[in-house]
Amino acid sequence: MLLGTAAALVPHRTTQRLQPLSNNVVDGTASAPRRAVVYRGEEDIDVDAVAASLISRGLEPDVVDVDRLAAALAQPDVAAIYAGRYASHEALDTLEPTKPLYRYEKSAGAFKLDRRCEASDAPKWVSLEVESEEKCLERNGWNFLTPEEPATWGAPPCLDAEEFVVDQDGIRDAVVEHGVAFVRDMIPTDVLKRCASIVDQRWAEIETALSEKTPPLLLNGIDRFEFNEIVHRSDGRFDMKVPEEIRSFLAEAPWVPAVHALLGPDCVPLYDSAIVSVPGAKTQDMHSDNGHLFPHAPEHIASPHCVTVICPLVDVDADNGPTEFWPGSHYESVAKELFEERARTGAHIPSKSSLQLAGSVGDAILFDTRTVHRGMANSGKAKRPILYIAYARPWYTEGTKNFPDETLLS
Ligand SMILES: O=C(O)CCC(=O)C(=O)O
Repeated sequence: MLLGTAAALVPHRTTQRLQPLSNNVVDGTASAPRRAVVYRGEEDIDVDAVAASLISRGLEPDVVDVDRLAAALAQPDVAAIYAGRYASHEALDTLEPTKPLYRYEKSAGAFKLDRRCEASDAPKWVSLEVESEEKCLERNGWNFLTPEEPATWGAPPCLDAEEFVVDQDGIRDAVVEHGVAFVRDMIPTDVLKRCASIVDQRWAEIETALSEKTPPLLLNGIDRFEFNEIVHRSDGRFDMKVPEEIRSFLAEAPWVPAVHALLGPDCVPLYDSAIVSVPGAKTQDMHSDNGHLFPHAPEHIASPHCVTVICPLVDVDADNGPTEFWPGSHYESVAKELFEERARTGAHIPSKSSLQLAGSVGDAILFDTRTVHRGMANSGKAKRPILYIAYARPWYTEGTKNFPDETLLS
């Protein structure tokens, strides 16, 4: 709630200093605490939540009211300043852009870097609170939903995964018929162990680089960011480009003949990444990664233009989140029915039966990229990385840019 101007000058809380839990939460080293000034200003920001979030990032919050603002900003070790959106105290407005100044954007539920500081290396947005579901939906629209709404989520009518298991020779027909195929023990586990360790190593590098930002960003599913190496796609689900070492394995992967059978031998890699969901990641809304090239074609176009391979790097189960598919939804008419039902009823569990595929390390899922699917919540204790590799016919390009140019790692 915005407060009027007169009320704005009256501090809402008394000045307080919160002690950091530890100086080394973020990077494991004993570095000096970095002070972050938190000034509420006119916007009713939850300073306690902001302060707690800063502490978890290894910053020492200095929560001040108007009397102490100027003195707090004059401290030599101030790393960043957080204020309400409309905080217009002179000390803030005359601030030289040498330190990141964040203003709270109520509609976004996050702090936004002040325009004057844009040249700095600081992240443009940072969420310092656990967002309410309402805020999350308001800001992110369709892609951020929670599985905790029984009225709309319910228990999906699940198909038996075993009925969709095929061997390598059966992949093409299964994908053409159902839009999805599940192959057990397709990839040698020692190869996948190497891939998993490369992905883990890259994750750790990214974690370190994010923690060195001011303020530090966390891979906790709450912070939003987009870099060339990694994009936070939906609540707790990250799309991380695979490191080069994995590409050599991909070129010779055992699914390549099946992909050729589906897309032709001249097909090309479209994108390859690791999709990592962290504990607490929410169920995605159902979607298809790319739709029909010729919507309303009089007949179903049986041959796909893109095929995606999912290859779990850890054993996936109901806890850490399988990928759910709606078999047959590569047919435009079936997908249309699903989306229309959702629009009509608001239900995120369509009446059409779904298939939850929880592969173990070594298994592979191949699907026609038109098939409707979604990643399920990760209610486990560890992150869930899967390789997510898409191929396309040579003439196909995606209209969207999946990763921005701004890099995180040098
Ligand atoms: O995380 C998953 O299981 C699926 C991810 C997905 O469907 C996507 O990011 O488009």
